[in-house]
Amino acid sequence: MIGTSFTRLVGNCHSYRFCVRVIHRGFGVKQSKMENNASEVLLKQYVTDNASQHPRKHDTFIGYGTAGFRTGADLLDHVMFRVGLISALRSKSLGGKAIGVMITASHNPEPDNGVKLVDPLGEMLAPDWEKLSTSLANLSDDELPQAIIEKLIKPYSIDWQAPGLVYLGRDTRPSSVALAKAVIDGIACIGCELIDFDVVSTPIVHYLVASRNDESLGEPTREGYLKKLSGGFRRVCSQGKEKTRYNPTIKVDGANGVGAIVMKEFADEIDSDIIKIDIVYDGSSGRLNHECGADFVKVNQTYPPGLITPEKAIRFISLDGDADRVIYFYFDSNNAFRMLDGDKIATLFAEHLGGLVKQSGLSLSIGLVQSAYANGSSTNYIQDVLGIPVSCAPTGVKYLHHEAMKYDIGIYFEANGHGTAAFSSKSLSLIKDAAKSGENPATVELYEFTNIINSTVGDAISDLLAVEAILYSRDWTIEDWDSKYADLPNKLMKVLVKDRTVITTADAERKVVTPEGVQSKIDNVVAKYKNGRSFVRPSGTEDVVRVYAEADTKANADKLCSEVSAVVFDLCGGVGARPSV
Ligand code: NG1
Ligand code: ZN
Repeated sequence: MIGTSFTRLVGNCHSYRFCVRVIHRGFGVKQSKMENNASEVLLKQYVTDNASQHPRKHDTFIGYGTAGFRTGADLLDHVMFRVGLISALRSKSLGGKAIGVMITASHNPEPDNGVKLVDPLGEMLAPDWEKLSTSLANLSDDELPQAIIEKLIKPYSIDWQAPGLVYLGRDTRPSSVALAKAVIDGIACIGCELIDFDVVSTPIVHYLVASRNDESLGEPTREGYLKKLSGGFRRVCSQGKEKTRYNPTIKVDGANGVGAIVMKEFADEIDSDIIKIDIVYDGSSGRLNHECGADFVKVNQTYPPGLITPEKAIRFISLDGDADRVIYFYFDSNNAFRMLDGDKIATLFAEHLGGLVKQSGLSLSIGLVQSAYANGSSTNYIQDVLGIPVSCAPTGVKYLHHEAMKYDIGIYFEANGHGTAAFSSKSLSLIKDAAKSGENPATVELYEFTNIINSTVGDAISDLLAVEAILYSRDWTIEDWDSKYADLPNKLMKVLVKDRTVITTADAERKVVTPEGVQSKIDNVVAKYKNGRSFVRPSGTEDVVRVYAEADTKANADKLCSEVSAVVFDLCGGVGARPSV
């Protein structure tokens, strides 16, 4: 192997379960003294040598989708190595700004895994680099070294020996350990500083990257994150008169993943007089996301079967495998299961933050962004009752986040519980300045919500703390919150087809463009149902077509969904069993 590399342990903080490492490849020759050609030859040699440790052993195509690369863990080793290369070069292309790499398959089953890159402001990777990542991930080992030069180094004029910084995190999947090693090998091959946060939630990685690049957002450490959010929460919940309706007991379903670990850290930090946190599905037994967690609850519209004794008056909160989604549920006085999803959280945020903005007298625009999966009742409630503008963006939080940035305070949530409130830098500084005098309690509270809310990305634990702080501040029960509007009954189904890319959509995925004739058939079916609405789109994370339907009754929503699924099956090349109607 050409060159030398060394690993140095510069810190290890057991109380927060992470360690920090810096990896550099030691270069004998400085690029400034090297001809371009010699530099390219050297880089190609590094890539060739190191790629041989992580060869591409299969030719399955793997694309960078709405959640990065995601598939069976056993297919990902070479992809991870290449992501390591790309992340180091991405940082160098941006003057050494910190870039994040998170290894996770989120809510998917434990044998899956995935990886995504986080850009400097904590946002998703830029679209041109997503495309490049897909292209580099699918090249043969022989093509890779030259492609790194031709597709990255040259077009982006990257000085590959300049300083760079990558923040790395992984979820609790057993496969994540070896896959992290492959990413580190890729980073080390280029030569770049690395801070490895080991097991950590996805939103913490987004926070760390953003705050490292913009120090006004907070201290760029895991401890800084914990203190910022819990501090804001404690201050909101130590104000006002005594509460008579707010119940301080919550039960958190950690999906047997990293969310349970982070939640435990918050439980240790927050005064138990304010909130009593009981963590279940904490990973001590049971598989990740298996019959528990936010996706299980949302998709099946039921509680995890392991919760044998549903307790009344308690708020249950399910997180997903990497702690960026959250779903609330409870059992009402008739013992019936009631779910409060991302739409309900979005409306609660909008109502409360909108109220505080009004009371503070600050001139800030506030709006809400949803995807087509948002329940129609929530959209009506936000527009008609709260008087807050709503827009619809394609599925995937990067689209929602982008749209939300058009407001000073842009709230966005997917119905599956992934979302946040994005505060613009203008709103952050206005709110901070206005809160300084402490004269107006609404302004002070609004400022504390800018501490509780992880504005960079959907964050299950930040969202949970914000919901709890709102319920506390309003002295509401979960029924008070739930009673604001009633969800329209709905159903989500998957249809298997030969090639899901034949389906293309428009109007934020609400209308099918191709194959021709599908949309008019769907329109005809929908017209038969009261309050009927349905749309279909190819999934970005699974090899399926998703079909969503809502209608006046649960039976009708199910029936409409099956009928539309049959249309997709018949006209889009369905495989396997035809959906029964
Ligand atoms: P796809 O597989 O593209 O539907 C799913 C979710 C998205 C988003 C991504 C990323 C639904 C219907 N779709 O995308 O909202 O969360 O996963 O994890 O929930
Ligand atoms: Zn997730």
